[in-house]
Amino acid sequence: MSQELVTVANALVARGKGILAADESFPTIAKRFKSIGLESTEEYRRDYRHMLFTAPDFSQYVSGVILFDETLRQKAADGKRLADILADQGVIPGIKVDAGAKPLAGFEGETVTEGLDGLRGRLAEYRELGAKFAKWRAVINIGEGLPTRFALEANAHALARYAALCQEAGIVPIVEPEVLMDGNHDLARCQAVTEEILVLVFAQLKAHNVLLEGMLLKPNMVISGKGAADRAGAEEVAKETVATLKRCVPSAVPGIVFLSGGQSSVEATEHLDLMNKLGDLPWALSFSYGRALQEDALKAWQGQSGNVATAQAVFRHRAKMNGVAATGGYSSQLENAS
Ligand code: 5MM
Repeated sequence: MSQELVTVANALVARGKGILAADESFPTIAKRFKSIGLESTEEYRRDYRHMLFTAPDFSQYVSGVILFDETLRQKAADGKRLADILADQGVIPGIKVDAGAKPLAGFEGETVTEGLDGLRGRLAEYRELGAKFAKWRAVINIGEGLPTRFALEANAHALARYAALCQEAGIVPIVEPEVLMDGNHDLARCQAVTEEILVLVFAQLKAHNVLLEGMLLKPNMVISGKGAADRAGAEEVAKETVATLKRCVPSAVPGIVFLSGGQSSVEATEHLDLMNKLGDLPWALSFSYGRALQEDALKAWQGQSGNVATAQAVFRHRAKMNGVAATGGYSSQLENAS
């Protein structure tokens, strides 16, 4: 079982490949569709994800896709399961198993991610349905006096319990502690909070006997808050992110796959590329982007079947740029060439 975990974790960060996060919950996908004036119906959700999963050659750059419960069970119009469409192209299906970040009682402005109750049973079913990896996201908010140590500890503990349950079920856990970009804080504040949560998460993973070789970390980058007066440049983001990760993430972890967290598509690619250009990294550094991979394709699609080919080309381009960035080979020439 542990050999299988190690094999899958390494396959997810194969050179030049990363993960597509397409696990938007009902409220989130409704928000994304609203931005193109589309209602969130089961049929549109299916057709949108089908468009992404059948983009020609995207499997050259995408190793795995994180799915939402509905999508893992969903069939395309021709009756084929969406998860099988992925698996048949060598793309590994994954599943979001958390039940969302909910207000942490007694700690205003903070959340703890729920979903541990019954998780063992759900994981067994997800494995039957073909999921080989899973994702759980903790949300950390920076603000006046926030985050508290208590909220960080509660989230780190839940992440480790989830990871241990995944490995027991033969599923690779992606551990996602996300420090949000919302706010006016500077890069130094994001750095300090990111370091604090990562130290706590790895202490809890160790305490819960999680096999580091059979998991992946999905962190935020160390970046200025969206509303910061003087936002740090790309070189500094890359340097500080790698320095922080080197301090906190054991080299036994095979890969780190970033979330994009509200960065623009190109910004997320540039940051990933610069980090890989730094070299001398003990783990693979790649992507597990949601918005930064999908935003342009969603706009091109507009819910119209006539736009599918164009939207797929846009998505394939973004996937390729990030695949190249995961090797440190990205450039603006490449961005504008295809
Ligand atoms: C795709 O969005 C994921 C699901 O979010 P909700 O549970 O809130 O609907 C999200 O966890 C995502 O996987 C990560 O935040 C990374 O996505 P971004 O857009 O930040 O790269």
